[in-house]
Amino acid sequence: MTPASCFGGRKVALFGLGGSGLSTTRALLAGGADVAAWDDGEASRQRAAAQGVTLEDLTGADWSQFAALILSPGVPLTHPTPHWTVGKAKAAGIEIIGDVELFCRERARLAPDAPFVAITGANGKSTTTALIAHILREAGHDVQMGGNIGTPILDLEPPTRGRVHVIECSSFQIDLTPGLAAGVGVLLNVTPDHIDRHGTVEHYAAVKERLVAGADQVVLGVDDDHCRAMLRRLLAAGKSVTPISQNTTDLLGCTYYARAGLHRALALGAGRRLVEPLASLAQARALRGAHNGQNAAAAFSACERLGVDHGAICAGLASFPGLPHRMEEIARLGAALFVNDSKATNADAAEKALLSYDDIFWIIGGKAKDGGIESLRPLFPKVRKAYLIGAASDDFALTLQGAVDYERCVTLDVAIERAAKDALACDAREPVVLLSPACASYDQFANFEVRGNAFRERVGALVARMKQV
Ligand code: UMA
Repeated sequence: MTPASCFGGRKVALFGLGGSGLSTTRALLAGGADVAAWDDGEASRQRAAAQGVTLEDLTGADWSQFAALILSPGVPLTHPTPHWTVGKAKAAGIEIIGDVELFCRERARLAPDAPFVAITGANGKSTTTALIAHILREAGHDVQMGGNIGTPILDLEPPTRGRVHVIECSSFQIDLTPGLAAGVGVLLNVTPDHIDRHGTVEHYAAVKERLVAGADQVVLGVDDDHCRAMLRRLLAAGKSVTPISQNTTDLLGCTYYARAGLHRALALGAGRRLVEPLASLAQARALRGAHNGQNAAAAFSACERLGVDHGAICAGLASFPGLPHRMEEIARLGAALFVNDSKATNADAAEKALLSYDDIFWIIGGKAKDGGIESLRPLFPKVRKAYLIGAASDDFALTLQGAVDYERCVTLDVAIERAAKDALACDAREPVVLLSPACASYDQFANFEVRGNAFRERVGALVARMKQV
């Protein structure tokens, strides 16, 4: 744990008692603060009380006694309307901050030079965070990884000069971190997301930009208009920036993905350029697809900025096991490959998997999102057959009609059996049984993780059974 000492001897209001709120309460208490903790949810309050947290009803509290409001990231700060605690804190004239800000203050006090990589972006930030942490660990560094990816930041070991913190930051967390000053700031991309919480995509982009504007060194995706505008501003401000791209780019110094590997274009003088190959991703099975090419480019550039040599970075890219439920290759049976992409809860996410494989036996369905799978039509020729499950079956059948052979399977179990049978009987070099549902899971499963685990378990049983035959 990293004790948060900046409010030692003072009283703070803490709101939101989920995973990060409980962690922050522990860290503030360890740092000597008096914490008045509360949550709108009765169940969360009871869980906190059972863990020894002293509750104080903040609805009727005297807010002049508090030095700050420490807010959980999931609690609305500005949109759709500020949470009631935000109004009370503003009326009392106290700051509103989150756990990442407490970490930054602790780092500034304990070890301002401690290596600190902060990663954000609309897509790919968890994979990039895990990949950077993996490369650094494999290269022998003492690494702490957390933030939005799962482990609350204050549950990690404290910053020291020889320890690298690799932290995934959501826009919600950045909004609560006015003092965010990473050693290396990584922003992968900006596409419309969380507009309900930020009002407009411009505001969302402005929040994301704060992570790189406050960093000493920057790694920046340049494949969208928002980020390209940021590049101009960062360069004008004198920042040291490594641009990254999913595609070949004319930008000198850019780390980009092409022909299954990473490259960089360097100036040779007199208008001539040299394309330097940096790393092959041909053997990096967990980094298939151009979107992972961009994640790899970001990780390569961030680790390079931290002084890791190219050989160690390449070794880390090749040995990266990937993250669960994201194009996770879970089994092989004969020539068939089974891929768990349960995290793909919308068409945009499923597109990445369809782009990455051929000869696909595609398990789709669940609770559909607006727009369904119409946007994936150009990729339908890659699908040998679709297996429909859950509430979206009727809608998806209409979209697939005449374009892709499909079968209504209702449940995941049935879909796995039928897709595996067809994949094993086909003539493709590497048929892929792909769970990439393009839907939320809530109609049949508690969440995408439960759905992905069910897929893994059933596929494991099927493979074991088939091997006995
Ligand atoms: N609550 C209220 N009133 C409200 C809203 C929430 O009382 O109006 C309470 C809930 O009753 C609950 C608590 O707040 O008890 C939940 O807090 P939280 O939503 O901030 O969730 P945590 O469990 O603290 O998890 C947070 C991140 N959650 C969000 O940002 C929504 C986790 O990211 C993160 O892993 C964790 O901190 C550790 O750092 C999750 C996420 O969904 C994965 N992130 C979003 C994303 O990736 O898109 C941003």
